[in-house]
Amino acid sequence: MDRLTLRWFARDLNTRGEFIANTLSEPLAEAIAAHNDRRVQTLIDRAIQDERMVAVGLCSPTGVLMFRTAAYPKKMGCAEAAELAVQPAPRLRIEGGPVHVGLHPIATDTSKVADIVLLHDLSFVDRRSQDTRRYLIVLIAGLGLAMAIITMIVAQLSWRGWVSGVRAIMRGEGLLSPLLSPTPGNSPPPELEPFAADLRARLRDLEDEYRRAQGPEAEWNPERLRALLHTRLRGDQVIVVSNREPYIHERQGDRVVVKRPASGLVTAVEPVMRACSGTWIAHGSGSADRQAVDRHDRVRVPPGHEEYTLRRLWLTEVEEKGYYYGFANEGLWPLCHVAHVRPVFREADWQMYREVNQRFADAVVAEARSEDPIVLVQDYHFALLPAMIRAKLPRATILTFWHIPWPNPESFGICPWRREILQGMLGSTILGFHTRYHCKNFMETVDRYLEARIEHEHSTISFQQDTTLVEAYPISIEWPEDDEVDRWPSVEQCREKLAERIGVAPDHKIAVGVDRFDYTKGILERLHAVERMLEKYPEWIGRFSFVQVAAPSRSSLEEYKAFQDRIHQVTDRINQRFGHSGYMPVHLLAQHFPHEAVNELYRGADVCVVTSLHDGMNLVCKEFVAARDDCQGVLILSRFAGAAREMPESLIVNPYHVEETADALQRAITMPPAEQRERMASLRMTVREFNVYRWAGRMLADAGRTRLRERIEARVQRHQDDHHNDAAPVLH
Ligand code: GDG
Repeated sequence: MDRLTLRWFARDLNTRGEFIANTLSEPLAEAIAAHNDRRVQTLIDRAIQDERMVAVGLCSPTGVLMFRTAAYPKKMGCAEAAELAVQPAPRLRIEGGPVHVGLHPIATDTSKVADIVLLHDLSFVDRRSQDTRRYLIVLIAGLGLAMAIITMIVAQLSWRGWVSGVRAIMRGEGLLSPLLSPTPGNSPPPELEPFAADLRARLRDLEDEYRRAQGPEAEWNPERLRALLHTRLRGDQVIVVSNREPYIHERQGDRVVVKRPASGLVTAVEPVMRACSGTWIAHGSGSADRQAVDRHDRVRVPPGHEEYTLRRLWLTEVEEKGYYYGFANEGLWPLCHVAHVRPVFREADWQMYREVNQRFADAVVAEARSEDPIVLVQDYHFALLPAMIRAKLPRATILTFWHIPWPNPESFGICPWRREILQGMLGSTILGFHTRYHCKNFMETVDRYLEARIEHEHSTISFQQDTTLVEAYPISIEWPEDDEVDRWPSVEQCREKLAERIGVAPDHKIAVGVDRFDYTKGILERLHAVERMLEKYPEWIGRFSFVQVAAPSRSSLEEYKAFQDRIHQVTDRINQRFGHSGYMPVHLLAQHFPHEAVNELYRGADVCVVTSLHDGMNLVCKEFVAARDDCQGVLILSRFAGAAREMPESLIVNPYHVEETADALQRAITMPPAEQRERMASLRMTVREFNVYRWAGRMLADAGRTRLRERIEARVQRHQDDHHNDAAPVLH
């Protein structure tokens, strides 16, 4: 029995004792006064008939035990009893068990006559305390059980929600839809909402990362393109015509070296040609080109692999000057780019352009092994070629791809031979541009200057006997194979090499630009942005450099010479303004670099800057993205490049707005790695899926459809003719 319970009951028993003492006071006082001992004994014996009373003793006022009942302990005198009774928990253990000791006076109205000692049984307290304890244990256990059951029910309900949510994700129904989607009557509990939102966002990230890692569902690659050529095009001959050749043999001392030109067109078309093993007809411009060809002016390329035939066509200086430099590059190039350089149109150049187009058309006819080859005509150098080929090979499938922008009708209208150019182009079966916007401009131009039927719904133009499909095919690059990537030097090595090349510490921030040295590429605007950036954020002076590779291009033209001189001057000015010994903010490398060196530059840089004033597509930005398998590096991209439509994760700028480009540069060099990764991973997914095989594949698939339709129409026509012949009356 614990002390607390004992005290609690002691108070109760004292009250009870007082009550008994009061009840017995009068008869006992009378019996003691009458010296009636028998009566006294009877009275105290009767008192123990109460079941809780164990024993009673009666003490004289002088403390002598006068009477006692049978169970009263012999050893306990009145003094001991008095001493025990005043304690807070007066307890005594006797033979029958524990008892409570109480001492109460027996008095008449005038004086005290004795003290009565009452020994109450305490074993019932033990019993009751044990009962209480048992009851409490049962109560607590019951409560615990009830709480556990309630908790389990609640947990079960929420767990079921989570489980069904996760199962929904696994079934691909979206994220936590049953539990968390805010459908009426099924919205998540408000306290779970933030948690659910976090979980949903995280799961979405994981889903995105998974999709990125998976790559496109049906990837376009050389095998798929080859398969398409053999099935849909039944292995028919493919002929490519371009001005620039894919491999140039150059004499260097007494050695012959093979070079790949800096050309977006070559970058894109070459892998397609390797996949379809056709014939590529191009101007042989290298100093050792004649040495390399056979007597039919053909050479198998790529050197050492020999996957397709390069047929070279020789142009005289006069022809090249008039057709290439003159009409194509001083006339059509500025006309289509609208980059504030005046187009120059000379009658003599136009004549030469027509003659050279005719020479290429003749070469196509000579190379054709059937009357219906597939001819891929490349770019603005050959606007007249499609109609010229069509005149000689009416059943050929002619796919013309215009690699540069097409301006609006007003801008194009300044060309004196606009009708001839449009008519020449409409000899094509399919006419491709990079963007829908360029297609729209072209159709509006035809509408303005020719009598043609335009069907906007099918995107076709019918002119005279022929119908041309005008379609957007955004060009791209070949996505590098894994084994090629494995051979690349690491990003760290590229970085060190680049830092070493320009003599800076490895933690120096470096932005690069890689272009043909052309006024449309926005190199001047880029330099102004670098200058403004250093002016506005001087903390970067000495810690940031810009490296511009400018591959020589069309340098014999006055416009280009003046432009290139200007770039050199501005570079010098910026270097004088912000440079100091051992530090140059701008490195202008006006030379042609090998392909591997360009790739190393992309991999070693922090930022790639593409600020074209107008560009059909631009492949440099796609090459940069393909080179960054570390998912780092920031792309700054002009909104006037066709690529801007496909690559919104880059920092899109208006290159004419120097302030905006300068801020983009600053933002790029301070961008946290996590953000770089997020943007770059997304860009890589796009470029990998929308690769050059897809570009060629879509165009060739459209060609396949057209050819099939033409064959069916021809058969139908034959049946009709046969029917007419059979039905016609025979005249004798
Ligand atoms: C036209 C359209 C369209 C540059 N310097 C070097 C070098 N390059 C390579 C680049 C890239 C190519 O040249 C340039 O391609 P772009 O697409 O940027 O530009 P354009 O030559 O103007 O091409 C253009 C393209 O056709 C395709 O349709 O995108 O809009 O103007 O591949 O890497 N390559 C090497 N050394 C250099 O110094 N090896």
